Amino acid sequence: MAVSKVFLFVTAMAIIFELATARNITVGSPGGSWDLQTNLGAWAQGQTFDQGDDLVFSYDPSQHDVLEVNKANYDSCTTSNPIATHTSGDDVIPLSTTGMRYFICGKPGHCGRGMKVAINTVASSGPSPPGTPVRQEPVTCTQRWPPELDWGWPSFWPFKLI
Ligand SMILES: [Cu+2]
Repeated sequence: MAVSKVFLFVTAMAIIFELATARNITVGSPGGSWDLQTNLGAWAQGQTFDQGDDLVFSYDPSQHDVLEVNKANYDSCTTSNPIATHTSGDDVIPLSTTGMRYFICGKPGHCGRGMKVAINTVASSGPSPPGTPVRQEPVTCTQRWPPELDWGWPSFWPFKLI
């Protein structure tokens, strides 16, 4: 009994740890964005993308979009036949697998003017450095069951006899 409780606790802590280390990484931030001004290549160089993180493209959808493409189309800024197209202006892309992924803006001329970013996702490297925003799931308490084990009047009884 005691052993299984310890096991449950360790498992729960491992799950909480995993949730706490998954990050939302907004492209270009801080100080930039998914736009024509930000040096996205330099931005990506300064980042580590861990498996399990979410990549967020936040932009004005009337100005830009996001196309995920293969390397050849990334290099040549070819917007036809993308792997995926995102147009919401607040696109969340889970980095669920390791390896390279390529994103360009599909608006005419934007990729050629530098609106492109290559993301190298690596296997999760453990805890985030201090100050890194973390995505935390709300913790819910489960009700104890059975709720009343002690002898005596149930709590819903309207009056006490003694
Ligand atoms: Cu654009």
